[in-house]
Amino acid sequence: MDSHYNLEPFVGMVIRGSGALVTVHDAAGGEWRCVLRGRLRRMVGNATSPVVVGDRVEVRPVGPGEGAVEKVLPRRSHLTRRQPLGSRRDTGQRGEQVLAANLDLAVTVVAAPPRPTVIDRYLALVRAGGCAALVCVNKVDLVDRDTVEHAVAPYRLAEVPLLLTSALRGDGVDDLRRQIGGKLVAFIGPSGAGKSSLLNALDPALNLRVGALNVAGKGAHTTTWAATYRVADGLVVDTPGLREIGFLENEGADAAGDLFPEIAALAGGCHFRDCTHTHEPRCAVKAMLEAGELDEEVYRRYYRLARSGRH
Ligand SMILES: Nc1nc2c(ncn2[C@@H]2O[C@H](COP(=O)(O)OP(=O)(O)OP(=O)(O)O)[C@@H](O)[C@H]2O)c(=O)[nH]1
Ligand SMILES: [Zn+2]
Repeated sequence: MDSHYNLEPFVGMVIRGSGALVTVHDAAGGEWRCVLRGRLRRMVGNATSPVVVGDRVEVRPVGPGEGAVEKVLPRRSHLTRRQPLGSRRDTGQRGEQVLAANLDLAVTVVAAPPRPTVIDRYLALVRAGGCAALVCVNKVDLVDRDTVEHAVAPYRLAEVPLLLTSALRGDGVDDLRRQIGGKLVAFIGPSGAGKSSLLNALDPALNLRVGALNVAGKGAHTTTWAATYRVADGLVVDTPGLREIGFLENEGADAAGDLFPEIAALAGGCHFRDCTHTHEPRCAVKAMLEAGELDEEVYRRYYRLARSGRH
């Protein structure tokens, strides 16, 4: 733990935290609680985080298990989102937010049969950040083999790394475990695709909550807490906003069209063309909701995603 105390600065990896206080892992496995120094500290609170989970940083020890981050090394890869819908409107400006750095692999989980537009959107995001990609088509237990193969044929042709999985039945889980071994990994993809279920299948001891819908706008997913946890032999990044990242890259009805066709079908009736169906007046979606014509649970899922990442 105090192996570097009184020593020269060392390079470690940020495994937890955000803002001005982070936890850094050193090469020997020790954990260091670190504050940011100087220019880095002054950047905290801007739209972009100067230091995120996965960053390799130079730490100067100041006490046993305590240090100061003096420098962030250049990022090899990253997952970045634009500012989410709501806050962009509030501030009237666009920003980018790096959610994780130096990922060795970004696993996109989609439910079978997958929609190509959804896969493409995530792949674009992953490649833009320079991350290696793996697509998991999950829930293959629910769809017949031919339908799945037909849907994934273009990706096989394009040699996109692909796994067919079932968190329920166990298909592909051993392959997935091998793929994430020794790597820093993020699981992304639409809500309900089975990310938590797959992680539980990889390591039942995780016991992540599955299929749990929070009350709109509240709950663990809206905090700024960021961390990593061991899954099998890999290290999985969990940062608020990361799971929903692809959704937030799109605007209003566009994103709803991909993930919530019920809502997209109603959006044409809203007064504002860029209505997000969260707070705007004369919203056709909310009118239908109040009239009992739109499933409340569908709206709740939509709302949570549309608002996640707001601070
Ligand atoms: N039949 C079947 N159901 C699955 C499978 N994987 C997950 N599910 C179910 O799909 C639902 C959503 O699973 P989650 O693991 O919570 O999905 P998620 O992607 O983590 O969702 P968010 O936390 O909202 O991002 C749950 O009811 C799971 O039981 C699968 O392989 N087969
Ligand atoms: Zn609306």
